[in-house]
Amino acid sequence: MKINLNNIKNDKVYLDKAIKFYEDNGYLISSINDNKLIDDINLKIQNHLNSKRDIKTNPKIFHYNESPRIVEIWKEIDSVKKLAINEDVIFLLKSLYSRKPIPFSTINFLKGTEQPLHSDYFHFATKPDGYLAGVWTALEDIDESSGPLSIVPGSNKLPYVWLDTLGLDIPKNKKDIKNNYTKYEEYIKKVMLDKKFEIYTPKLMKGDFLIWSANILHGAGEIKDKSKSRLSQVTHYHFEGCEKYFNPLFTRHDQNKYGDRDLNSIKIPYE
Ligand SMILES: O=C(O)CCC(=O)C(=O)O
Ligand SMILES: [Fe+2]
Repeated sequence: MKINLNNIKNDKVYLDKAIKFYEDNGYLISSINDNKLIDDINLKIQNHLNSKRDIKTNPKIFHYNESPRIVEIWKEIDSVKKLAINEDVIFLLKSLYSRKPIPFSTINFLKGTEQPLHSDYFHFATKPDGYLAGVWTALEDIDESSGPLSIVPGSNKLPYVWLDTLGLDIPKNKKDIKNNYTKYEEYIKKVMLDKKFEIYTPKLMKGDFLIWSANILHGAGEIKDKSKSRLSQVTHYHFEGCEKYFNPLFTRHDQNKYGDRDLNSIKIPYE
């Protein structure tokens, strides 16, 4: 379902339909109409890379190819931050969760990630459960051969997976984290074989964004044409009023141990 942001604001029946679709399928697609902002993000990221200043990236263990996953660049590039707090996106998220969104992490991609299917809820969780969303925005027309984003509609309803579920210990070092994560990925592969889910790869054009709900499985296919870029930004959101925001990679519920999560959130000035 691709939704029109103007209708959402003016038509309660349309909004309710969108909410129902999101609850059932775990995602929504819409579009921001701000090419100027997107062009600015692309330009500033390129300038930043050219400047050869250090860029903060995800740890190596979460890279599946050489292209950097640039994290938290909203702290340096205002347009990245502006996209994260885009008024329409915030309105939509607030409508979907009936709580105020807390944008807290940005990742900017130059190329496809080739990351296997996973749920972000294995990285970012809340108590009570489920107060997590990701917003993935295409910063150019996404080419089929660039390793586009894929999702698994309906997988948002699968049970949450924890270290407890997998019988894994809290990691003591990076190697343990990688081993645990590989076991998690294998578990998800099995889930995909057992259940009758389909992988959906939406065609996303510049300015289109896809909101994914906490537990939906998503990932990115192989980059078939290595020359192709896949400029995109994902922003993660928690929601206000949770008792805990924690890191499941370091959590064992049965031992009452919760991984710390410093939200370091992006302030929304008009809230
Ligand atoms: O953009 C992609 O290929 C997937 C990225 C992703 O899943 C994430 O950052 O959580
Ligand atoms: Fe993800």
